[in-house]
Amino acid sequence: MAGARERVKVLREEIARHDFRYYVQDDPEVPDAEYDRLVQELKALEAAHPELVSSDSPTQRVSGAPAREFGSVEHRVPMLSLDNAFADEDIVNFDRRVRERLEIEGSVAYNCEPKLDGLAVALRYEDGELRVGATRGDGLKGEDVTVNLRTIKSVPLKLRGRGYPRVLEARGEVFMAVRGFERMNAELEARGEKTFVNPRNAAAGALRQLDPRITATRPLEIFFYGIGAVDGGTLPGRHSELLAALRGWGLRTCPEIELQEGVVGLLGYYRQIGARRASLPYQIDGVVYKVDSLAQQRDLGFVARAPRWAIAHKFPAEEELTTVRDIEWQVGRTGALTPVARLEPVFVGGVTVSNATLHNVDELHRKDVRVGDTVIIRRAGDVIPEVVRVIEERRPPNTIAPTLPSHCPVCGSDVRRVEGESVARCTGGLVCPAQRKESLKHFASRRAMDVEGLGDKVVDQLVDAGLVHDASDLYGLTAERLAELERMGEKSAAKLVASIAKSRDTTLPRFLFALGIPNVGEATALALAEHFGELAALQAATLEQIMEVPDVGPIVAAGVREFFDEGRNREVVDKLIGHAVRWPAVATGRSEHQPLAGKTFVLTGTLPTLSRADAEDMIRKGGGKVTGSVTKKTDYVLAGENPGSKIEKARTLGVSVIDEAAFARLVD
Ligand code: I6G
Repeated sequence: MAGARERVKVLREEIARHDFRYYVQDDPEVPDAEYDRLVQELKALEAAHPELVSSDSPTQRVSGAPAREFGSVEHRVPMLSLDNAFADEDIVNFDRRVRERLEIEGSVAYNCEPKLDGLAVALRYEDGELRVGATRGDGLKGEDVTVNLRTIKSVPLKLRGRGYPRVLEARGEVFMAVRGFERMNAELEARGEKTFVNPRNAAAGALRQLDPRITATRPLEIFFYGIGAVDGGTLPGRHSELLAALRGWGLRTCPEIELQEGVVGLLGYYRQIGARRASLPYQIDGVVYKVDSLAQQRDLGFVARAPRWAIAHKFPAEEELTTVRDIEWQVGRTGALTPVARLEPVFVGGVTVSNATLHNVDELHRKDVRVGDTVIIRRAGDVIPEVVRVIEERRPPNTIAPTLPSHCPVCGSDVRRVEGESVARCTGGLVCPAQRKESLKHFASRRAMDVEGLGDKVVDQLVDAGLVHDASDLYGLTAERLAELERMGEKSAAKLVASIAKSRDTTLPRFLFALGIPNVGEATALALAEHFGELAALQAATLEQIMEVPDVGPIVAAGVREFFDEGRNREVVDKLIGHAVRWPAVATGRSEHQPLAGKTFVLTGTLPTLSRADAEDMIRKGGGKVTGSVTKKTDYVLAGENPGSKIEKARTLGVSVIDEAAFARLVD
C-alpha cells in the first residue's frame, strides 16, 4: 500500500508536468504513447486502491454527474468590463488622460496583449488547488462552471512551484482555437449533429454544458490575463511581472504579450497584431492595453464599471449583417458559372463589401440564399468575403430560391452541368464574351504573360469595343487605337503598347500556363515544358505520351489533347507565334533540369521536416532564388508553423503561399 501511495504521487506529479509542457508551454517532453502509459498506470493503481483517488488527480478532470443548472458564485472583486476604443484618436486620448491623472511628463509603460474572442472566467485556487471556477456573469455574480473548467487540460488542477498566495483568483479567457473548432465541427457534421457557427459560440456552448463529459470532448483552451481576489503572499509591482508569476505557477498566458512605451508603442502593437490577426491560431477582436505599474493602476482607479488604467482597442468586426439585393451568375474563363450575391454595401473586416461569391450552385442551394435575405457576411484578413449563413427568421415573405439558368446570361449558349460535379458551364467557348474577357485577363496576368497595365477594366473595354477577340489580337494593337478607349490617355496607350511588346519575350512554361488549358496550372505547365522541351512536341504528343509527364493524369492529359485538337486554339497559338511571341529553349530530362529555375522564394515559419538551411539549399540547387522580403516579384512564400507577417503581404500581393508538401512536389 505504501508503495502504491508513493507511486501514485510520482505518477501524478509526472503527468501534471507533462500536461504543463504540452498544454501550457506547447513543448512536449515525451511522445504521446509514453504519456498514455503513465495515465493508464495511474488509472490502474487508482482502480486497485480507490482510497487513493483525490480530486486533484489528473484522472479526475471529468468529475460529477450532469447538473440540472449551475450554482452561482459571487465575485469578491467584481469582474469589470473594459472601455472600448475603435480609432487611433481614442488611444491618444486614453494615454493623455492616463498621463494627466498620474501627472507624468514622460511616457507610460503599457502591457499589451490580444483580446481573445472567448469567455471571461475566474478560477479560485486555495493553497494551490483549484476550488471554484466561474463565468463573468453580470460581473458581480457568475455561474459555477468548476466541473467544466476542470476538463480543460491547460487549466492546472494544482499550481506549480512555490510562492503563490494562499488564495489566488486567476482570471482569463476560455476560447477555442480555430483548428480545434474546425476539427470539432467536421466531427459533428460527420455524425450528423448540429455544427457551431464560430469558435466563440462553440466555446460558450461547451463551457455552459450541463454534462462535463461533453465539455471534456471539446477542444477548449485558456489564457490567463490577470487576478481577482488574493489572500496572503506578496505580489510583484508590475502587471508584466504578475503575468510572469502566473506563468511560473503553471497558468498559461498569451505568447503575444508585449510591453510598449507610450502611444506610439501602442499603435505599433495594434498594427502588428492586426496584420497577423488572420494567421493567429485563435480569433481575436482587438488588443488590450494596461498600465504596467500596479501602483499607477491603483492611483488611476476606476470609472463606473471599467478601469481607468486599461482599454480594449477593437479591430473592425469580421462579421456583419446585410441584405442580398440580387444574385447574379458570373461566367469564368472556362465557362464555369458562379453565383455571386450583390449586397447592400456593408463595412466588414476593414473594407466595404458589396459582393460575395456563393461558389457554385450546390453551395447556393446548401446555404439557401435568396434575394431579399438578411445574411451574415464574413471577411477575415485578406480572405474574400463570404456569406456565412442566412438569418431565416428575417426572410421576407414570398422569396424564391434561385435556380441555375439553362442559358448563359452573357451569350445565351446552353449551360451544361457534368453529372456528379458541382460546376455548371456555358458551352459558348470563345464565342462567349465573358469567357473571352476572363481568358484574356488570365493570359495577361502577372504569373502568365505579365502584361503590365492591362487591367480588368481595359480588357473589358477592348472586348466590348471589338478590338480584341483573342490573345493574339493584343499584339496587333496600336497606341492610336488604344487611345480611342474611354479614360485612356495617349501616354497610357503608348505605355501599354510597350508592355504588350515586352511580354513577347517569355518562357515556355509561362506561355503554356497563359493559354488557359483546363486544369493546367503553373506546376503542370512547367512539367509539360520540361518534358517536351518545345511546343511542337507537346502539340504532336498522343494522350499516352502526355500521360508520361510526372503528375499528369488522364483528366489533365485529355484537357491538353482536346485543347490542341481544337482548330481555333491552334490558330490562336500560331498567330501568337506569328506575332513573335517567343521563349528560350527548355532543357528536357529530369536529371539536369532545374525545376525552380527563375523562381523567387521567401521563407517564413518553421517547416515540419526541413530546416531553413536545407530548404534554401534545395531552392538554390533547383535553380531558384531566396530573398528576405515579399514583393511583387516573389513567386512563392514557403510557409511553416507560426509564420510571420509575410503571409499577409503575400496574400495582399497575390503571391502563392505553399507548404512543405507542395514545395516538395515543385522540387520533385
Ligand atoms: O475582458 C477582458 C479581456 C482581456 C478583460 C481584460 C483582458 O485583458 C487581456 N482585462 C481586464 C482588466 C478586464 N477585462 C476587466
